[in-house]
Amino acid sequence: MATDTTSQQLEKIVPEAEDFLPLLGTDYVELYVGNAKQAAHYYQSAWGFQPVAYAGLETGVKDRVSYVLQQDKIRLVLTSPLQSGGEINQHIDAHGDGVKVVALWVDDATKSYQETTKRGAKSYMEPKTVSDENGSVTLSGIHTYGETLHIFVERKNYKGVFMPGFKPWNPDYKTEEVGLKYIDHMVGNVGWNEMNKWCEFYAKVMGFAQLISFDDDDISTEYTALMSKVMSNGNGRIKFPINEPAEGRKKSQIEEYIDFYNGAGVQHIALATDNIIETVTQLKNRGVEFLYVPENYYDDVLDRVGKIDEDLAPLKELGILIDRDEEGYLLQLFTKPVLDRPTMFFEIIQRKGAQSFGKGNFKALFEAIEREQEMRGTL
Ligand code: TYF
Ligand code: FE
Repeated sequence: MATDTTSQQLEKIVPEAEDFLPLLGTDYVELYVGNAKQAAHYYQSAWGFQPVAYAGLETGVKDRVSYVLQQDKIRLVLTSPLQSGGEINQHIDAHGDGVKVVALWVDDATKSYQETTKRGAKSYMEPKTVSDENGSVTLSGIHTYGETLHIFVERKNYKGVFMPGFKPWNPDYKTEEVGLKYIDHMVGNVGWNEMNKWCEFYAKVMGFAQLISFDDDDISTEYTALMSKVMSNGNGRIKFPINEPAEGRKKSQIEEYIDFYNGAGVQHIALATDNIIETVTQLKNRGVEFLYVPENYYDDVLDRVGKIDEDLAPLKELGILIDRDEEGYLLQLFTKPVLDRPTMFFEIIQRKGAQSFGKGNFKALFEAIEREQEMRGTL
C-alpha cells in the first residue's frame, strides 16, 4: 500500500502537478488456466483464498467459466474455456496457465482509457458499462507486454460481490486464510533488450516513474543474468518491476521463462503479510513449495542487516530471507513455480519500513533458482 516515503520519493521524481491516471489499487488478477475448478480448489486449500463469485453455464455464460476468490485485498479470477478454439484456448496453448489480466481499480474507467490510448496505449476494449440489480461497473482495457492486458475497473456504482455477469459463489468447502493482505508488486518478464521499451510504456502511457534499477553489477556476474527496473504509479500503490534477460555465464532465468511462456508475461506476484513466519508456516503445511536457501545464509545475515524484531531460528527454519535499506528491513521468500512450466511463482513479503526489493538477497535467491534450473536441465 502507499507509504509516505514512497509518495515523497515519487513527488521528487514526478513533478507533474496532476496524476493523469490515478489508480486506487489492483482490482483483480485473472489467470487463464486449463481447469479453473481444480485451480480454484488449489487457491482455496493451499493458499487460503475465500470463494466469492462464479460465472459459467449456470449464469448463462456458454464459452467460459470463471471463479473469483479473495483474501483481504487480493482478488484472483480463474478462467477456463468450455469449448475448443477461441482466445482462451489459444492463450493456454501458447503460455500454459498464466496471468492474462492485471486489472486496475480506478474512479473513472472512461478517462483512464482516453488518457492512456491518447498517449499510445493499444486499445483492447473501449469503455463499456455492465449492469445488474446491484448497480453498474464500467470497464475498459489496454494491452501491455506480451499478451497481457490491463483492464480498468470503475466500481463506485456497484454493490454486488464482484461484477455483473457473476453470481455469489458460496460452496460448503471453506479454508482458513493464511494472512495474505494485498499485492505488493507484480513483476513482468520481457524479451531481450525490451526492458526500456516497457518502462517507457509505463512512464509515458501510464504516468509511472522509475523507482529503482538493478543492472549487471547488482545481479549478473556469475549468477543468473538479468536487468530490472521498478516502475511505480504516482501514489506508490502499484509497483511493476520489469525484468529482461542478460547475457551471462549461465542461461538467464528470464530466458528460461520466456522460452516456456513463449514470450513476455507476469513472472511473479508478491503478496504482503504482516506475519511472514505464520503465513509461510501455514503455506508449507498446506503443501506450497518454496525455494531452498542453504543454512549458511544465516551465518552472517545479522551482520549484514543488523538487529531485527524476529528470532532468527524460525526464519532459518522456514528459509525466510532478510534485507535492509535506509528506511528499514524486509522479510521475503519465493515459491517454486506454481505451474508445470517453469514460469509463474509467488513471493511472500513482509515490509518493516523497507520499500526496496531485497537486493541484498539476490545472490542467495538467484543461486537457489539456478539449482532448480539445473534440476530441470535448463541452465
Ligand atoms: O521483485 C523483485 O525485484 C524482487 C527480486 O527473477 C527478484 O523480488 C528479481 C528477479 C527475480 C526474482 C526476484
Ligand atoms: Fe519481487
